[in-house]
This record gives sequence, structure tokens and C-alpha cells, in this order.
Amino acid sequence: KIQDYRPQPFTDFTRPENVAAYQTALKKVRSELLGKHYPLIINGERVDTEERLTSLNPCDTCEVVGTTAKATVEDAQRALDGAWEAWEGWKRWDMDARARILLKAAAILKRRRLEACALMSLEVGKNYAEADVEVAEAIDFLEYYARSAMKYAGFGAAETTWFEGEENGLLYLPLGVGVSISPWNFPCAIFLGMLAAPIVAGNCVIAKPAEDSGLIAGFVVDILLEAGLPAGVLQFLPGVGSEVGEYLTTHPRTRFITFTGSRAVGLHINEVAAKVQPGQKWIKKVILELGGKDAMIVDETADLDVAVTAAVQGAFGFNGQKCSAMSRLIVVDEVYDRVVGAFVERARSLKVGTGEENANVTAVVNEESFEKISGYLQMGREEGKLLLGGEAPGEYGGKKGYYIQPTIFGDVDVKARIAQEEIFGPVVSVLRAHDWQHALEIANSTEYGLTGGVCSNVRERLEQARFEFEAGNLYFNRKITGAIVGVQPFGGYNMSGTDSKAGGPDYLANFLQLKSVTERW
Ligand code: TXE
Repeated sequence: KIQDYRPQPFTDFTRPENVAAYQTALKKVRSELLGKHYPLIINGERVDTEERLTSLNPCDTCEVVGTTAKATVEDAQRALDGAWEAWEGWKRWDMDARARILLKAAAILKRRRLEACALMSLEVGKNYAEADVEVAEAIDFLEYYARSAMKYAGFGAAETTWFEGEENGLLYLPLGVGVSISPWNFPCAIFLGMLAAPIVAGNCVIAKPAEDSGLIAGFVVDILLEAGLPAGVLQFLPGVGSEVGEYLTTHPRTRFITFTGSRAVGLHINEVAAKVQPGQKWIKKVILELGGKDAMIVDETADLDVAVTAAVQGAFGFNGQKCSAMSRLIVVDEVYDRVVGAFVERARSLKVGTGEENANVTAVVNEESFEKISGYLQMGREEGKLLLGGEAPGEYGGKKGYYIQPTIFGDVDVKARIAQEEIFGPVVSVLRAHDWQHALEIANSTEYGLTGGVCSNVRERLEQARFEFEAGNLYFNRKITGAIVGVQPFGGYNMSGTDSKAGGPDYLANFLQLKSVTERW
């Protein structure tokens, strides 16, 4: 029996005993997982490779967190062949038996929740409070997809109708073998969500995690296997995107690709996957979750505390390394100085430090990001007025790491590159609007459309925004951004991705094909 779904509560870290429990988990991870090596997993067997990928702690780059194997195209070929073989059995499992494996994995992850948090602090520099929210989301994905899978189970799942003496039933059948290519910024929740949905639907999946978060991925894969996934249903192939990722996405035996990451790579995958290869029997299904340049509008009627709290949290949570990060604050002229002044003051009090000590702003994920964001800091000085931060010290407390100060640029022009391009760092552009209507125009002026916020107390404006603000996830007068699985399905408009919404009632349908069967009695 599948129980009713309830979102996971977050751990209350204002309680000292919970902080102490995290510290204990951190010690355990340091002694048991630090320096650990995760091999590939093909057909249930652990396979090592000559070359390896190394994860460094972004908050202390002298610390090697661990290594993973680095898959070659030969490994990918074997994984694909093995997955198709495994599919012959997996597709015949009852939906509830598959769903039960997800529920078991959720139970294991609940038990190892703080270990997962500690590993995230070490491998990608996430502070433990945000890591905890992420693990809660991962558990929610498992339980939610397990539960919602049941509506697709069996003949006549949607409905069975009788028409002129004929019985018409609908069947939802899995697609086959697909590839899941995931990013490092939600290395537990997004990685797991993108596996749980296709797998419970009866597909076999090759997981290609991001180069920077292979250890957390390995940790999560071990949990799924411990929960009872049969060999070959999930193949684990850490490796380089442009090598093994490219090979898998262009391969004729890949049936579907689910991808979360940058716009450039997503569009590239969309293009190459569309080309039918010799021997290919189908049109590949491509599901993309891409970036954002998310805006929040603050008008003259807004509650100042709500607006400033939302802006600080939205902009600097996980150092702005979220596709849902608020990176454009649009303020109407009448209250511009007051709102921006309060925003800068609140942001000035943010603590920079490590994820392990739960600092508000930690180091960004890797050298490439550090260099890219540093470039935008320079660009911002030319395109806007520096109001806060602007430096990339690259160290903290005597430790070398990819540290960047929380940065705010004011009076940025709508066409400026820092107002149009995804920076993926702790950098906000503030734009001045003449009035509400102008603010909404500015909000819709990028190619993206992922999340959006409005702080206003004028009902007509909120109603207008409800329909006209181009974003997949809108937040009105809300202090936090982010989505809860099953409550706010997540996914964007425009160049932020294809129309699928993760964590929502219809996400599983992406990994199923509908067949109607008519029988004349
Ligand atoms: O993403 P990539 P990266 C954005 C953000 C960030 C930038 C770069 O702006 O600064 O992307 O981050 C795999 N064929 N977002 O480099 O490169 C790759 O190995 C197949 C937004 O991490 O897109 C990884 O597993 N796969 C985003 C995954 O794609 C390929 C989250 C993502 O890598 C490939 C992360 C190829 N040719 C970054 N090239 C969000 N929406 O939140 C790479 N990959």
C-alpha cells in the first residue's frame, strides 16, 4: 500500500542537538568517505578505469574529497547494451513493485540524511542548512514518484471506455533505455529525481553525473542499489560530458535523454539528438531543464521586510548557483533608494565561510566558475554602479578556495550583459523601473523564464503578473524561492527548458508512451 505523500520537514538547525548530529555525521564522512573512490557500475558490477576524476573541496582546494572512475566510450557502449538486456525484465515488473524500491531508498536516505549533507558540504561547498533542504527534496522525489506512478499502472490506467460494442483501454508503457545527465548544483535531489522518475516508470537509465559531484552521485546510487534495484536497471557512468555524455546522447540505442544544466549544452544536446543515426528506430525524446536569469519586482506598495528578505535569500542562497536564483532585482523609481539601501545593508551582514560551518555564502564550485564569475565582476564595474562586494579573494581563513564576495551592482541597464546572461554566482544586478508596467516589461526582457517574484500589495498587479510574467514558477510576496515537490512543480518557460515540470503530477508521463487497445467483443 502506497501511503499518502507528505513533504519532508527540514531539520531545525536552531536546535543545538541537530547541529551536533551534523558534526557527528561530518566526522563519520571524513573518516569513512573522504578519499573514497567510486568505480563505474555496469550490469551490477563495479568497474574501474585507468583515468580518474578528482573532487576537490571548493572551500579548501588543498583537500581532495575523493575520486571516481572516468568512463570511456567503450564503457558507455557496454552500459547501453546491458541496460537494454536488463530492460527485458524490468519492463515486466509490476508498477507497485518498482515503486516499493523507491520507498525503500527514501527510507535509507532518511537514515543517512546528515551524511548526505556533510558530503555535499565537502564536495560542492553547500552549507548544511541548504544541503538539508536538498536532501528533503530528494526524499520527496522518491516518495512522490513512487506514489504518482500508481496512476499509470495496468491496462485501463487512465480510463476504459465502451464505444459501439468495443472496449477501449489505455496502457502506459516505458520507453526503453535513456540517459540522465545532471549538474553539480543539486547533486543529490536533481540527480536522484532524474533517475527515480524514469526508473519507476519502467525504463533503464544510464546516469552521467556532473564532473564536480561524482561522489555524492556514487553515494546516492549505492542507496538505490541497496534498496533493491536489479543489476543493469541503473548504470553509473561518471565521466566527461563532451566525451561520454556526447557519445551517449548521439548513440542510436539511446531512447530518451533527460538533462539539467547549462543552456549551451542543453541546446547542443537537443540538436545532436535530433539527428537520426544509422540503425536508429525512434525519434529520441529530449527533456531539458536549463538556466535562468530570474527577476523579482518590488513596487512602491511592497512590504520592505518581505522584499529584502526574499531578495537576499533568492540571490545569495548557495552563492547564487541555482537556476532559480534571483539575479535581477527590479525596483520602481519611487522606492528605489529605500529598497536598494536596505537590500545592500542586509546583504552586507552575510557571513562568508565554509559549508561545514554553515556560512551564508561559501566558495563557488570550481576554478572555471570562479574565473567566469570574476569576469562578470569586472564587467559589472563598467556596466553598473558597484554597491557591495565586487572582489574575488580566492581564500578565507587562510584556506585557498573559490571565494567570491556577495556583490550588488545598481542602476544596471536592461541590455547590459550582467542583466541578460546567467552568472551563476553571488552577483545581483539592480534595475530601475519608472513604474509597475515598465518593471514587468523589464522582467520579461530576457530569453529565459524560469522563476519570478513580485512584491506588491496591489491586487490588479498581482493578477496581471499571474498571466503575463513569463516564468514557470512565480512567487508573490514570498520570502523564499524554491519549490516543494508535489506542491510547486518546477520548470521554466522560453529558453529555460522544454515544457516538462519536475516534481509535478505529469512528470512521469515524459518517460512513458501511451498505447490504446481496442477490442471488439
Ligand atoms: O554545466 P554543463 P556546468 C549553468 C550555469 C553554470 C554553467 C556551467 O550557468 O555556470 O551552466 O555549469 C554534461 N554532451 N548551469 O559546466 O556544462 C556535464 O558533464 C552531453 C545551470 O556544470 O551544462 C554535466 O553532467 N553532456 C544549471 C552536465 O552536462 C554534456 C545547473 C551539465 O554540465 C556535454 C548547472 C555534452 N556535449 C549549470 N557537455 C541549472 N539549470 O541549474 C557537458 N555535459
